[in-house]
Amino acid sequence: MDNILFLKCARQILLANRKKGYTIPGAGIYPFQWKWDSGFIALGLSHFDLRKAMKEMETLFHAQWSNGFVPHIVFHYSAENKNYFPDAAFYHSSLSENANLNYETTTLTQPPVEGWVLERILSKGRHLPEVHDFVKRLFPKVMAQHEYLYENRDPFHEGLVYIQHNWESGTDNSPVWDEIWSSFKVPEYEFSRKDTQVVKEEQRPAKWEYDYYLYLIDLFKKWRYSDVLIAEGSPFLVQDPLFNSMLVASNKSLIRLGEQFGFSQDVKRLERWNMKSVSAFNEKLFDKDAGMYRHFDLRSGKWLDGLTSSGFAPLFAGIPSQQQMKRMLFVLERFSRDGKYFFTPSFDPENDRFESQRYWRGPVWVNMNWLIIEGLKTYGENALARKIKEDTIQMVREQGFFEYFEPDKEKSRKQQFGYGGKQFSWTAALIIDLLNDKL
Ligand code: 2M8
Repeated sequence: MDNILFLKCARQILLANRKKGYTIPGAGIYPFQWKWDSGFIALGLSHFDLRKAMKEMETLFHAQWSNGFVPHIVFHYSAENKNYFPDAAFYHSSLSENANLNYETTTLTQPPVEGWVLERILSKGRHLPEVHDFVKRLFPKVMAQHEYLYENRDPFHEGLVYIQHNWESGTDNSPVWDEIWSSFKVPEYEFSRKDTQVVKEEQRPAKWEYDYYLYLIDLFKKWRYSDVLIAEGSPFLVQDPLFNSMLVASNKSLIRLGEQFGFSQDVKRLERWNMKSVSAFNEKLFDKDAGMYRHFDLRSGKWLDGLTSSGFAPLFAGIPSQQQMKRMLFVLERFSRDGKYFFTPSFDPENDRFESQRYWRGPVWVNMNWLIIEGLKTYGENALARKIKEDTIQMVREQGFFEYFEPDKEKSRKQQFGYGGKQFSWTAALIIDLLNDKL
């Protein structure tokens, strides 16, 4: 397939997954609007339809809560999309005094990508007054989200915010959580798995893991979703390198946008937050021996076990020094097993718990590759960025616009298909961006 046709397919996927004012991640498996998916999707849309890109973000922020919190799923229910669990009834968001009662949403959030997404949308429509108005309208909302995170998710005022649930990380069943799950017991839940009706069981999280995911939400319900009570009592409280990298990258974008659009008071606050975040990040989350950023468990007071592709995300936010970045390149190359694996497995392929087709326990994800490519470019590491870009494009071209992919090149050649959902929106959106990129 030549590039023109490939691009056309990617656009068609985004348009086919588009509903009224937002885009679903993938038909069948993810029938609503997801927070960070919308960010990547808006970026893809911005290459050919700026209005739709802006609308995607506006729709997401309509569901923002009174305290600035942005939920990770907005359940835009209709007659045909009841097939997702846990649903709005399970979350029961109105238990929170901050919930937005006009929308049915979850009570968890996802990586704060919106600041840098706004800046990229602006770069595509710098000459258009409606894009300027859009940025001016959205800026205070994104700012309110950052304020929510710094004021409610950083109990020790370190400059690093915590996630309170694995679903907030974006990397749902990463092996790094195993250690937390083994530290407490949960009841067995009875429910019907909807995801495994659409995707093979061996490509999704296990049932026992879902029990943990549901238990945490039940616990939060008892506390009426109070962040103070969650921080005091929940067994899951993690400073995640991917989530915090997206926050820092968005802080930086908001600082530039704020200067440009006259939000000077906000710029001062953002600069203060950001300085603290970057230095805490390097002091606390960088493992000098491994040459890599790690997840920090606030409950046990130590790093979680295992290296993940989330540990490369600080490159995107310009957090590592030149020297730290060089160390990380060794890890990145090691993850590819001398070119035998596609860049970049989501979990360390030399670790016993690596599973090449199970979701976030090993497969390659296009959004993570995209963040790494963009990060490497800002450090001038163009040759490696180009290699990862070529791998990403080749993988999707050969296997289709899947949700995630087999890292082992030889194995992938034999099976021809990717894993998880088909016609997946962020895969399409980011392929559009990569194909338009001059690298
Ligand atoms: C996956 O997560 C959802 C829960 O939020 C799920 O498994 O049902 C993750 O890959 C997450 O990062 C992504 O945003 C979501 C939709 O694509 O799917």
